[in-house]
Amino acid sequence: MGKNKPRGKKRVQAPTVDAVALAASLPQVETLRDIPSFSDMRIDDAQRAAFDAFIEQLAQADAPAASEMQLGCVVRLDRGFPLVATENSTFRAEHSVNFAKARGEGERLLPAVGDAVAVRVAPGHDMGVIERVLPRRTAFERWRGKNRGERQVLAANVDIIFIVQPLGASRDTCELVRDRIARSLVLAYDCGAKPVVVFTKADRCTPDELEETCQDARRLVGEDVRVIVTSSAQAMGLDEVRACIPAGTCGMILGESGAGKSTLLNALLGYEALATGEVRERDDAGRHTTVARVMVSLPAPCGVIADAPGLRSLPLVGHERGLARAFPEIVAAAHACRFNDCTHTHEPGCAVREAVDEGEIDAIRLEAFLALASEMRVSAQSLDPDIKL
Ligand SMILES: Nc1nc2c(ncn2[C@@H]2O[C@H](COP(=O)(O)OP(=O)(O)OP(=O)(O)O)[C@@H](O)[C@H]2O)c(=O)[nH]1
Ligand SMILES: [Mg+2]
Ligand SMILES: [Zn+2]
Repeated sequence: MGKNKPRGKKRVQAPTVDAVALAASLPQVETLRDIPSFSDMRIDDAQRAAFDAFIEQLAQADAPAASEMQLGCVVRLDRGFPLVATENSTFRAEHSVNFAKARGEGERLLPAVGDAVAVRVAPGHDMGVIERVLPRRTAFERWRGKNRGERQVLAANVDIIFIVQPLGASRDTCELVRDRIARSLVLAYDCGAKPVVVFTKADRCTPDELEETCQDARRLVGEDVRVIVTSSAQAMGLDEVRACIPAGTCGMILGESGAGKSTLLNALLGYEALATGEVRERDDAGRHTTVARVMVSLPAPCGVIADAPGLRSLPLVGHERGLARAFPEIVAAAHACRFNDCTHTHEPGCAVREAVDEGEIDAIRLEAFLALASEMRVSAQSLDPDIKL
């Protein structure tokens, strides 16, 4: 073993003294007042059926575990340790050793926050063991590492993704803001969730700046995506955010460190449930205050939202489906281009550029589409040199 120990192995091993000590140092369930309960989380028919089939399989094999298995939902991950809510209780759990066998694709199979799981609680134990991750309705995945990286699931079964972008940050040019929103939009659509753009810290900019930024964002995201302006400091825009997350739905907050994600969640909750941190004055960068993946249950009639650590980058690799869903009018127009490998930049007979000239497609949207499509072509090539795009 020694140096060749596979990455991530420690998290999937049977409990060790270290693991038990670590679990004991995590936030105690009794002290967390906003954890979603099992009934706050939506388990769908496919997940229930997969759970029943798993139990049936165990019962047929006469496995004693059949009677100890419960249906649960992962509602927090603290330093990799899941907190699972079942119909009867909420408790810490760890992964079964079986997860170690699924290496390679393993990271995607490990339980993420929001996952429906089959969890085993042996008599006399207060810690559960997650045996199965049940089929995911949606999975928000992010590419980690460079060329030979792997996909990491940040949250599962998420219905809505709040794309959080702070206002009034001097380092942010219009192009930077556009790029970040467009990128997040593609990732949200790729996972099958509905995106909503939420500007935070509106109190930091003038009405003119606000108007200009919002108009630009509205042009970029199109009519199907809501753009909400908030200021947690002034309790502004909170009801509009609440309206996007009805009871029974699950949202996730996506944004850079320091964007005001945890502050917004606290404002929605009405008390300081989550730690927040100062941003650096020089460049407005956050300090990665949030380190756990935490779900909180908003007061009725709202659903559940996952807070997450800020992400430094959002690389796009293999998110073509998301790109097509985010820019459907461009994909539709491209069918009429003269060349079927048209890049919509210089070719004659390009129906997409014609549609832009006629005002049917917004030039801002085409610009964003081309930049992201070209980035994805390059990343696909570097991943697999046999792909010729
Ligand atoms: N002026 C103003 N400041 C805000 C507002 N919302 C958040 N902030 C400040 O922005 C800083 C960062 O806020 P956080 O909520 O910790 O940011 P975060 O996105 O959760 O950051 P990470 O957890 O590091 O990813 C804090 O100093 C907040 O007080 C707002 O509406 N107006
Ligand atoms: Mg935070
Ligand atoms: Zn074209």
